[in-house]
Order: sequence, then C-alpha cells, then structure tokens
Amino acid sequence: MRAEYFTGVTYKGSYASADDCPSSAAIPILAFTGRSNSGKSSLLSSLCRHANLARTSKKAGKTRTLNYFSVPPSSSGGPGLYLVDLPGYGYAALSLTEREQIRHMVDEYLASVKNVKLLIIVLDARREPGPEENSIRAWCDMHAQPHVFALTKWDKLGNKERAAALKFWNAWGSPFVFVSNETGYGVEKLLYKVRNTVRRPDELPPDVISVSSDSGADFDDASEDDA
Ligand SMILES: Nc1nc2c(ncn2[C@@H]2O[C@H](COP(=O)(O)OP(=O)(O)OP(=O)(O)O)[C@@H](O)[C@H]2O)c(=O)[nH]1
Ligand SMILES: [Mg+2]
Repeated sequence: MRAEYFTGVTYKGSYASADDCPSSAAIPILAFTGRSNSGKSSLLSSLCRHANLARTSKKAGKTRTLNYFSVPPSSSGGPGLYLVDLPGYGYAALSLTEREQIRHMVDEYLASVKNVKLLIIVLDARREPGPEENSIRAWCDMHAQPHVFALTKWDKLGNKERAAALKFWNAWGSPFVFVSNETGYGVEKLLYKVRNTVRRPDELPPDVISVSSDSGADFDDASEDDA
C-alpha cells in the first residue's frame, strides 16, 4: 500500500463563519470534525508529517475558528486541496451558549460548503460514538457525503480495549481507521483512503491500485495486526 503524505502545506487563514471561507468550488476540501480534544489538529498535522502545523493543545477547546490549510498540487498527480480543521464540539467547560455556537458553526459549514470530498470524523478510540457522531453520520448518509471515522489515540489502548474497539467498529458499519498521532500508526492507511477519494479515477497514477471509496473494505481489515 503506497501512501503519499501532503507536502508543502501552508496555513491559509482562520474564519469565523462559513460565509467568510475561501469560496473556490474548484478546490476539493478535506474537512476534520469531531469532539474537542479528540485529536483533529494533531491528525491534520500527521497527514502532513508536520508536527505542529495545526497547533495542538493539551487544553481542550483550542480550535474555535474554521482553519484552512492549502495543499499544493503534487508532482504525481494529486490535486491541490484545502485541509479544514473545524472547531471541536462538546467541550464541557464552555458555556452552553458557546457550545451551541460551535455546533452551529460546524453544522452551517457542512451544510453550505459543497466541495467537501471527504469528511474525517475524529473520535478518541477509547470512546464510542455519542449523539453528535450519530447525528453527523445520519447527516452524511442523508447527503451522500463521503466520510470516514478516524479513531485516534490507538497508542493508549491495551490489547483488550483494542479487540473490543475493533469488534464495535466492525459492527457499526461506517468506514473507519484506527490511528495514533503519537506513533504514526494507521496514518498511511488513512492517507490512502484520502488520496483515492480526492483523485478522479482518470488521475490515478498507474502504480496506485484503485479501491472503492465507499466500501470501507480497505479499513475493515484493521484486525490484521492490531487485536
Ligand atoms: N497519545 C496520543 N495523544 C494524542 C493523539 N492525538 C492527539 N493527542 C493529544 O490529545 C490532545 C488534543 O489534541 P488536539 O489535536 O489538540 O485535539 P483537537 O481535536 O484539535 O482539539 P480542539 O482543537 O480542542 O477541538 C493533545 O494533547 C494531543 O497531543 C494520539 O493519537 N495519541
Ligand atoms: Mg484543534
């Protein structure tokens, strides 16, 4: 399996609402959503092999704006795209109003921006999906929005927890990949999925095997070396 990390990525800007975001419909978007502290910013940085690209914090609730990063077209045919770090929802220490504002910002973004080629729903692998993840998944299904669950902090799970998580996610029925932003585990697998989703089939270089981006088949084999 060949994976190509994003290189030459630069920070484009932070925006307070969907209306303020760069509007070029020609540039595909890869968006990261998930609860606060789940590892969205870390994962974005991992895909670029750039430790602090999307500033991560031990303090939850760090990302409060829609943060855009530009990926230039790659020499092997990858298109230019935007990586978008969305604000984390569900941070208990914020006021209810602030939490609702953040949820609203994310919902509004997903509803109004049409060229999100893949939505990466980030969740700590030690957690099961909550009402927010259920509602995002339902929204994706309703709008035929390609998505994948990225289950982070895999390095923090023991063998029993890994086996339980694998069983749970295989039964849950959405595409998923276990990742660790600490060790890099699973990051190439996720990149492979991303690359196959954002490229048109006619743009695939001959050495990349095409897989269906909707089947999740390339993810459901996490048992190969985990459990
Ligand atoms: N061990 C471990 N720690 C991780 C991993 N991913 C993220 N973290 C840590 O989890 C904390 C939160 O990570 P962030 O990437 O800032 O999370 P976020 O989802 O962007 O958080 P908000 O911006 O608050 O929504 C940081 O201390 C990270 O170093 C992982 O895979 N393994
Ligand atoms: Mg963040």
